[in-house]
Amino acid sequence: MFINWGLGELNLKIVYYGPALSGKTSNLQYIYARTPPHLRGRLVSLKTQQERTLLFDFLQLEMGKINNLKPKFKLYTVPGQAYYAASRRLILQGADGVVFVADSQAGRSADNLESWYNMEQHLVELGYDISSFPIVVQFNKRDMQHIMPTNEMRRQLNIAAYRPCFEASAIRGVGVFDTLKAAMTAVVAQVRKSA
Ligand SMILES: Nc1nc2c(ncn2[C@@H]2O[C@H](COP(=O)(O)OP(=O)(O)O)[C@@H](O)[C@H]2O)c(=O)[nH]1
Ligand SMILES: [Mg+2]
Repeated sequence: MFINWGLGELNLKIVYYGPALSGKTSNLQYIYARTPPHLRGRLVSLKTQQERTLLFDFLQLEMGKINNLKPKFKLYTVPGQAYYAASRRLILQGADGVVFVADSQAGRSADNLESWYNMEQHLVELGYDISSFPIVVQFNKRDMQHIMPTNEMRRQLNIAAYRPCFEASAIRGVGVFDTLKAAMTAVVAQVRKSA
């Protein structure tokens, strides 16, 4: 969180985290496409021709005032591929909350698990208290075949009962804004608590 008192801005950072190809970029693309231009900045994607995501995607959103401060949400995605661990950690730095985008396909469960534990490890190393850190979970790709039941995914990832979870189909836009709103609410609530 960063408050610019001069401009009356509250800067909040939400990171979309998850394994490669789970649909993190698709979430930001849908949010970008469905947000009025005066409330959003450009969708910046840093990638090469070969790589799916080299570094990150970035999108800034403005919201109505909270306590006379104008909140600006900075949304980032992390690259999911194993060799980008250092980038993921860097992007998580200063995060006020995370949306964990899990791939619902049965064949991806080991990737979800690995990504979840890597996320927890990074958060601990960065000094966060995981139990109070806002993490919203999205079970994406619900439109596909051979998907796992969400309660099984919850159990496998050992997701605490108090964590908000949403089913989604990011390419169709299903569940994308529900997930985002829950993340924004959780982040603002946490900032209020610590203020
Ligand atoms: N069927 C389906 N495909 C999806 C969904 N979300 C993402 N994809 C596809 O999965 C691939 C990876 O998505 P992307 O957003 O780039 O994943 P990222 O690596 O997590 O950023 C792309 O081909 C997307 O079109 C979804 O909900 N359903
Ligand atoms: Mg991506």
